[in-house]
Amino acid sequence: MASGANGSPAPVPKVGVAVFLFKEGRKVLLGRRLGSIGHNTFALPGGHLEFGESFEECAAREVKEETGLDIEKMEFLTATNNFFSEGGKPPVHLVCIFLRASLADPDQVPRVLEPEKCGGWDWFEWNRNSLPKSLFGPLETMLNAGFDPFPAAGKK
Ligand code: IPR
Ligand code: MG
Repeated sequence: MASGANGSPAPVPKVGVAVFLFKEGRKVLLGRRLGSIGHNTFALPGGHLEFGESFEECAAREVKEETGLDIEKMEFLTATNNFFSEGGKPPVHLVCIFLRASLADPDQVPRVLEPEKCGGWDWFEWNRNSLPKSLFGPLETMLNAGFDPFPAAGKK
């Protein structure tokens, strides 16, 4: 294994899976991040891929752990390559995989199950004027690229 400073293991990129969930047409579920990279920014539910996990397994597990929601019909959307260098924190290189999914039961309500990591979930219209400030870096990158996460008209 390559060594970094002081003989400690060299830092390596991590993989995160983030999940678009939709409501009432063009609203997406976002939560305010607490205590990690992107503190106080708004992000999709999601988290780090565990060893041996598929993207879909990670999406279902992270969404359930963070919100209590059960999801289905996961679909790959895109990926972004992100480097975070925030003062006082070790740098983080995160490859973020974006999926979209449906709620298994559309009447489910998201709950804050990891209050140390999330300041609350809410649904926001997916347009620049309605989205909260600021967005988590990978999501901002995706929005700026003009990526449309919604299914094509007519597709459920
Ligand atoms: P965990 O695994 O704690 O949920 O990590 P995270 O929320 O910091 O994951 C970052 C990457 C996600 C949001 C794509
Ligand atoms: Mg998370």
